[in-house]
Amino acid sequence: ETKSQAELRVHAAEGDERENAQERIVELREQILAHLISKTGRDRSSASTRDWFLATALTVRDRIVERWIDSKQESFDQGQRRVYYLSLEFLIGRLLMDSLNNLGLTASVREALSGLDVDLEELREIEPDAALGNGGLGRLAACFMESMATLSVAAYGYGIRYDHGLFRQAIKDGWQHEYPEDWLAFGNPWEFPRPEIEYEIGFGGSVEAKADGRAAQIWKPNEIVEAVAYDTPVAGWRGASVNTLRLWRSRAPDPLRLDVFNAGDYVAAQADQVRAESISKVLYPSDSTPAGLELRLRQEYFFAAASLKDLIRRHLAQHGDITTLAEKNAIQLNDTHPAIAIAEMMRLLVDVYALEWDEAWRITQQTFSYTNHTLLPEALESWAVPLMERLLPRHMQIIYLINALHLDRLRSAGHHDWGLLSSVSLIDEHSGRRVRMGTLAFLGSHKVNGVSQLHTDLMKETVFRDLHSLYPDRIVNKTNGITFRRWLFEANPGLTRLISETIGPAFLDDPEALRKLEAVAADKEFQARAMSVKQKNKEALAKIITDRLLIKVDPDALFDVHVKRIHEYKRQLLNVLETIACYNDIRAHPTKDFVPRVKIFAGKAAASYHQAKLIIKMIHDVGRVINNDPSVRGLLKVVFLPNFCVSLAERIIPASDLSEQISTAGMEASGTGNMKFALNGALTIGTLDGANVELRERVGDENIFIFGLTAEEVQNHRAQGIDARATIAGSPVLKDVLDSLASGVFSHDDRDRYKQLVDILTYHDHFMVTADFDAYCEAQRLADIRWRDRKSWWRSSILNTARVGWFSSDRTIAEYAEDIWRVPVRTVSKS
Ligand code: T68
Repeated sequence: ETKSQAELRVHAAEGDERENAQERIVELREQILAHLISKTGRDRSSASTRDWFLATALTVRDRIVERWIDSKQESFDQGQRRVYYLSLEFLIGRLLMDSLNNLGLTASVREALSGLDVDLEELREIEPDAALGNGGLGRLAACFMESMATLSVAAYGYGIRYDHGLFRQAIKDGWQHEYPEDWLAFGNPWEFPRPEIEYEIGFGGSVEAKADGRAAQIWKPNEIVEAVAYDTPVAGWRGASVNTLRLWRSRAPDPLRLDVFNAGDYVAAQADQVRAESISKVLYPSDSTPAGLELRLRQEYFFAAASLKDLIRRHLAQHGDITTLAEKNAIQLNDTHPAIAIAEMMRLLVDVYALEWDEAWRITQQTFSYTNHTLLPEALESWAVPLMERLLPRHMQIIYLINALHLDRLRSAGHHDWGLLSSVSLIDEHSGRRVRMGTLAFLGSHKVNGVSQLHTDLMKETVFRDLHSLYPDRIVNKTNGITFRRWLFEANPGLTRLISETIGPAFLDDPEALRKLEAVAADKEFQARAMSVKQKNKEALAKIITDRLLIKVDPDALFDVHVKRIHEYKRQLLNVLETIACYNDIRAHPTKDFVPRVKIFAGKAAASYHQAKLIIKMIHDVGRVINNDPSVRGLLKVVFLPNFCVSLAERIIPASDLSEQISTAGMEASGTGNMKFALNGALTIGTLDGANVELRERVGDENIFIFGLTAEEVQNHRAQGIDARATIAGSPVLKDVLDSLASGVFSHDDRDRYKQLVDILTYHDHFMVTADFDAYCEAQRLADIRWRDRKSWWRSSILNTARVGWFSSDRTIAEYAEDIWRVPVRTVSKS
């Protein structure tokens, strides 16, 4: 074949593709129109944006469904082990662009719609976020679902279909107010209700012994709630495979008590229904404090029990033999929230399927594994024994028996130290008797993992120190990751295009291929193009800021961004104090050359977390003073974008220059925002905490601003006491800042508003804000110097993108698959 013949062939193929593309667009347009008419009852002339969204989503869904059925059939035929990801949270966000991108339909659908005078961007914006999660833990579950589908891991996600996900945050006069969000108000085109898939879930009642003297017992609950399935297909990259996210809704077996209704008491007639439905009514509202709420325990048991019933039914339908459960199923517990599943599994195997206790325990341990996401003592779940006894009497018995056998085994292995035995006991005897869910999850699992190397190491030294010494092979590390499909390809199409034009499209399938960007990191032309992409993203964000807050920000300024849940350990406060220091500096030095900055904050505080809400108020108070002070001359702006959510993050992150990851070392288990920013070319200013440690190893010391105490130094500091008076006295800048806060410079309407907060910092600085303050300011000034040397800044920025391929959640999932679940992964690429 001559060269020109080959070229001709290629041209012909391209021509074919163009023609096919044209055909495809016409077909899509027809399908969208057909759905518009049949599903909304409207035609082109009367359709609203929401109607067009629905018609388009349903058109895309049709394509997903074909592959969904194939994927299910394939995994059935192969009889391979299935993975079940149990999580009380899936923080999904929007799905339209995700589905379009993963199926390679974005351009065609945009074109199809534009022929109907409809703008895909408008449809994108009208989709509500599915916010069934609080923060990182829930978002991780969503990234994992997408990566599992991409790697063709046969997996189901199991969770709760909350009527109301994470609250909507509104800011009034600087204070956070919470309102219920209503993501289902206009229906949900992605889900398939499965009214025929329902299970009865029991609560309360009593336990009767069986006569045979074996471990098996009969539980007679006195309350029954039904769990009904709703399925959402999750399509992997290039439609590799499609998995199921199955969420449970609760309802009462009878919609109402007709006798009571007819007697005229309409409220009482529906009381059972209200009680049952409250289980799937709203997402647990906190990400830090133990609820102590019966409802939370009911949620946990409800979804764990429904999920186990469902997966055992599937297993028996296919394999017919309960004893092969562990070979064919892997269950991952996303934190301890579903850990009651371990006791439920034992109950099912022993009481219902009549296995011997020891065999049931072996199967349970081989099936389960558990991910820990926090070392914060207040977030480690435990349930009061009397509550457990009342709500789940049979499970309480089982937990006692697991514990007795566990402690017996230790004693017969020669462990008699009372301190050790009581620390690894399932029952905490310190403050009333409580069941330790972390210990239950640990004992019932064959593998327990942390979410970054540092976090895993600290787990071994702190929360699970004694258990780790007894079972040294159980704890492993699986550093978190993020899906690049959402956090680069969809969120930053400009950068994606530029990368593709520069190094070719291989990185779309292999994130490590981003490394090829290293070669152009210092290239003038590439830098200019990367800069112009960022500039456009910043202009778009500036517009959002102006539209929502009526504040004008300059896209040429450095966008310094701190977005995540508001929490003392995440230290938004440290950032605010530094902001005040800058403000003081600008006013004191009118002739000095400052780097213009926009400090951007966003994030929600748990409704009951007073201190976090006060920090939000402080950001607003400080912002109002700074933004309105003419002597600042626009060099510094402070903005707080309300109602942070996945879709807002997708706008903010690609428009960021500097990423704030400044938690007190040892407290952030991993962080995943840190990865999203670095991927989009923001430089990180951060502590050696969570995955920041691994981020630094990968991007290189000179491309990240690391400061502050290490985890070990924090521990030592705390051991020496946390009185900060000497520290403050030694830092005149900090002293000024604290004095101005305490005296009411930023709170004229209530001069004492921040007095107590300053007192806490002074006498009881648990989060090391004062100890890290000077180091943080110094790191910020280094960032200023870097920013002025634009070539060097952009080199670092590009190197960040080039070197973070490892943080793809595909890599994380491949590790889980190999080391924990023992299932194969498969990659599909375009070529
Ligand atoms: C986060 N945890 C970690 N918890 O804080 C973060 N907690 O470092 C890590 O990157 C992420 O998990 C993923 O591993 C959470 O987000 C919660 O949201 C939560 C919810 C309910 C109860 C306790």
